[in-house]
Amino acid sequence: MAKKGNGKPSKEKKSEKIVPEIIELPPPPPPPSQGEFICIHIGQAGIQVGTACWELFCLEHGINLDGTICQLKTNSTSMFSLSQADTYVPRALLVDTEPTVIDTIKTGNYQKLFPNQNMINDKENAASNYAAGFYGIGKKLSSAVMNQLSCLAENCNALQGIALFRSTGGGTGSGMSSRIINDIKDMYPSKTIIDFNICTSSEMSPIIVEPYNTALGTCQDLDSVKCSFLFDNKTLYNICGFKLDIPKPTYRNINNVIALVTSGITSSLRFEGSMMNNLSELLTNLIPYPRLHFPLITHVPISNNAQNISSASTQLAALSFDHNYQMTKIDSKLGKYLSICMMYRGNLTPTDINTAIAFAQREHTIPVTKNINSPLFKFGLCYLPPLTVPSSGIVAATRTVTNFSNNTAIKQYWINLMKNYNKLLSKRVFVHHFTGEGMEEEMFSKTTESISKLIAEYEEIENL
Ligand SMILES: Nc1nc2c(ncn2[C@@H]2O[C@H](COP(=O)(O)OP(=O)(O)OP(=O)(O)O)[C@@H](O)[C@H]2O)c(=O)[nH]1
Ligand SMILES: [Mg+2]
Repeated sequence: MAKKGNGKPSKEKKSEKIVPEIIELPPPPPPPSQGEFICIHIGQAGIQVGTACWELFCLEHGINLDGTICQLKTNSTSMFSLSQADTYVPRALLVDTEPTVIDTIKTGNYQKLFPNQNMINDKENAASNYAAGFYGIGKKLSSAVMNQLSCLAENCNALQGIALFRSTGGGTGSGMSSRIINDIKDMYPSKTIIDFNICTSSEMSPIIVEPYNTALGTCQDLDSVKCSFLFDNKTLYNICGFKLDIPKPTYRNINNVIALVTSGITSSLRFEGSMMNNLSELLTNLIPYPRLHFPLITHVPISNNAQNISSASTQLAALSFDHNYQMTKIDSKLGKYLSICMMYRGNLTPTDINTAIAFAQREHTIPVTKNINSPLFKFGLCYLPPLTVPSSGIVAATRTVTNFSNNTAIKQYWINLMKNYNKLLSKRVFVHHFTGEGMEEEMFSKTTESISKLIAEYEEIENL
């Protein structure tokens, strides 16, 4: 047994230097080759859809819901940052004018995933009023959002873009988002802004003035947003009913479907080693005319039964044009394809995909639209197969395709919206609520003009 000292410090001990222990830390992951994306989730729908997305992203990247690593799959730093405590933090802001939705996050399963400083709210909602979101309470809050956004942006090596998640039906999702998009355009003019938008569903809308909010917001953002992915709640309810056998779908159910599709769209952004891993590049091909930036989206397969799904690449290519899997129900055959983008996931090679697309075209399982003049086909490939959150009831297929195509038939969505908008406006329904928040009344007629021009632009291309 070693003899203990007599309590007095020895001469030798006095001169002994304290050598700091060197702990070898693992090297930080290299910056993502595809650059970083920051997400801003705005308003109730934006935040609730956002949490469903981040739950799935965490699962796919092997990250626990407290940000610790479970089994990290690849370099995941394009949409997550690595904290000093070695936890993964979503590059995301949760923003709302009122506190209840964010308070639920702060006390629920995600409380450790999103740092407090990335959750920003005020005390009162925008009362389903675009003008309150743009001029009133939303304007007041926007500087806090921009300050925190600049902190997240400084932490990026090569910020590629910013993705917004919101519903333009709500006052915060429409008005406050437009305010923030304006501010982003001023502060980061060269960055790509993409928009995941839960859009007004005329038959299901719980808010009378949703057509105002959606039209005013869209008109304001038209020249700033690069691409807007529209999700229609009514269509999503039907997908949950018919494909997942859920008789009375909740927001949670439909948000799981949105998360699955968003995962497909963003897979090339999030995973290294994919083909076409630059979403901005894909979007440049997808959107030849900047204002016509509302692709039709389908995702296949979506099923609750593993036996019902095929992994044959040809069948998936054909199925990805089936309107039963579309996120907004519009008849694509009535329009003209400008470009088609297919994001494949799973164990496939580029040759497999080229063969599948050529086969599907030859056999006419890809529908021919009127006036079709060889739309531009692009595909991306992420070798990692997709996953699904077990509680979603959606089977994790070994191969999936997310198809986002620029088709002029989407003009029908705007035609339907403007019908409802003009019906309200002709009776001046709640107009005073909007002007009362500081919006000029002529914004209503300017919006009619702007969306009519958008519809005419689609028609012009269709008739080329
Ligand atoms: N898919 C989906 N839609 C939602 C969800 N929550 C609300 N919505 C839809 O979003 C629209 C209303 O927007 P909200 O997000 O509630 O509004 P907000 O942005 O919070 O704005 P204000 O409450 O007016 O300040 C309605 O069409 C709702 O059906 C959700 O979790 N998922
Ligand atoms: Mg709200």
